[in-house]
Amino acid sequence: MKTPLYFISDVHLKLRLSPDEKNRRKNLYRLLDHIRETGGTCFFIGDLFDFYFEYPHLIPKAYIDFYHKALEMKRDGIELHFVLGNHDFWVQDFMTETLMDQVYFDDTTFEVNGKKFYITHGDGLLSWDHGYRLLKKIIRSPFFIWLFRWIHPTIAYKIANSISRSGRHYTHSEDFNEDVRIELQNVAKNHFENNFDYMISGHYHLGEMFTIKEGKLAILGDWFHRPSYAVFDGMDLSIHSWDTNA
Ligand SMILES: [Mn+2]
Repeated sequence: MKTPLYFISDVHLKLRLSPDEKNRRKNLYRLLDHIRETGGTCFFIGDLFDFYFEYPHLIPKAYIDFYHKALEMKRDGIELHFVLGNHDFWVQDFMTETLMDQVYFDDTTFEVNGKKFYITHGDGLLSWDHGYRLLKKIIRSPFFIWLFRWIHPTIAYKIANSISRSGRHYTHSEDFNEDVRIELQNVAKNHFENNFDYMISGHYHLGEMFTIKEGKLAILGDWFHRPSYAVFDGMDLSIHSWDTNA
C-alpha cells in the first residue's frame, strides 16, 4: 500500500444538494485534491454517504460529483479503499468494481512499514448496545436486502431519507462521549495487546486521538462540525482538522 495513507470518515454526503451541502462538498474535494497531489492511499472509514443503496442497474445520482472526483483520484494513481458504515452498507458492483479499489464489508487489518492497523467503522462496538447489534444483523441480511430491493427506488429513498433525518443527532452529550471514549479505549487496548499499533474508528464523530501505551487510537470526526482526517506518513499516525474557511 502506497503511503501516505489518509483516513476520512462520516462525511454523510446528502441526497439533497442544499447550499450548505455544496460548501461541505467543496471543502471535502479540496482535501481530495490535496491527496491527488501528495499521492498515496485514501481510506473512507464508513458513512461516506448519508444513504447509499445500489440496485443491479441503478446508482443514486445525488453523488455524481463525488463519483467524478473519485475517478479523478484513481486516474492519478490514488488507491481508494472503502470500509462500509451503517449508512452505506448496501453496495454492489458499481462501488466494489468501478469506483473503489477495495471495499470492506467488515473491519479490516493490514500492515505497512512494520505498523499494524486495525480499521473499523465502529458501529455496534459499545458493550451495552445489544439492540443496535441485532438491528445491524437484520438490515445487513441478504433477506432484508432482497426485500428492500423490491420497493420502488423513489419510495425506498424517501423512506431512507426520512429515517436518516429523524435520527440526526451528530453531536452527543458529553456524558455519552465520555462513555464512548472509555469503551473504545478498552477495545483499542485489547488490539494493542495483540500487537496492533493503531486502531482507527469512525461513527462517533469525535475527531480525537489517544495514545495508549505504545498504541494510538484515532476516533475520526464527522464533516459537519469538525472536518478532520488522520494520516500515516509512513512513520507515524497523526490527526488533523481540515480548515473549512480556506
Ligand atoms: Mn456510522
